[in-house]
Amino acid sequence: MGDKAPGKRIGPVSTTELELFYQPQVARLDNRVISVEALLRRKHPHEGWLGPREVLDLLHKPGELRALDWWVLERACRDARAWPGLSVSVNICAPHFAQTGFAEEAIARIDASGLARDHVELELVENAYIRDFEHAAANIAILRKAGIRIALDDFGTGYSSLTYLMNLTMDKVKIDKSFIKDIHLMRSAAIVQSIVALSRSLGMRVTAEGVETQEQHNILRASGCHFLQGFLFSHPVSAEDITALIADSRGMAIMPASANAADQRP
Ligand code: G
Ligand code: MN
Repeated sequence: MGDKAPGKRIGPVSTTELELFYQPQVARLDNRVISVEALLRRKHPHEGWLGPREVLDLLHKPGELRALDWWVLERACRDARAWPGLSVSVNICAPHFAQTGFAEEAIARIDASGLARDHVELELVENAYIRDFEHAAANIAILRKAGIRIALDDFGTGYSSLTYLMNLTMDKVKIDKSFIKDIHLMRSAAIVQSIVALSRSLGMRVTAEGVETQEQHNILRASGCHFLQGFLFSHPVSAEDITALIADSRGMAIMPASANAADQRP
């Protein structure tokens, strides 16, 4: 919702070129929107919208990735003040969780945004390995005590997902879309069911990511997943569109979109 404050530079990227889109997560049983995930996009002068991967690939110097995570967290929290019933999920690079002072700084930035702490979920993205689980566990404990929830993102594809579950106490697991894509096959269905059972036995909630088709939705409706996310329900959309969606549905529910939704950015 962008306040269009003067941009700052993060490495070669100006924050004026960055935008956040938001993708709803819905409750499995009634499609009620319960939260939105902030997803980074860069408006490239020639190439149109670029995704987070392309932006992250431009950042090499120490501190640049962290500056980007803070920019996204602050923007997402400020945008989310307009959506009182919803939580906002923000992706954070895994190694940042292991840095000294990470929890305190995240809490300070969330508080400064004016959004309630219990409306924020930080998604731990395994795009690099955490070596220091002791520090990560300490930061996560501080964040959870402050009322901020932690999710393990893209579960099953990372460096060593089970090591994360072994060492870190978190609130939610997000099952990677690669397993949902083939959930009509016995092998993927077995893996998804096992992840759901494992997560639940550790007292965690579960989101299935990348739900694109009605067939996947039907299978997942019979699963123990708590939440669903994917193009079937909504593509990532602008902050203004989330506000409109809430107004239209009075925050109650969104209907699955066409079963053939394809990946169109944003
Ligand atoms: O890693 P993470 O789970 O945060 O990835 C989110 C990315 O997945 C976003 O870039 C988003 O556009 C994309 N995405 C969201 N829903 C779907 C979907 O249903 N299918 C596919 N293929 N991609 C999706
Ligand atoms: Mn994510």
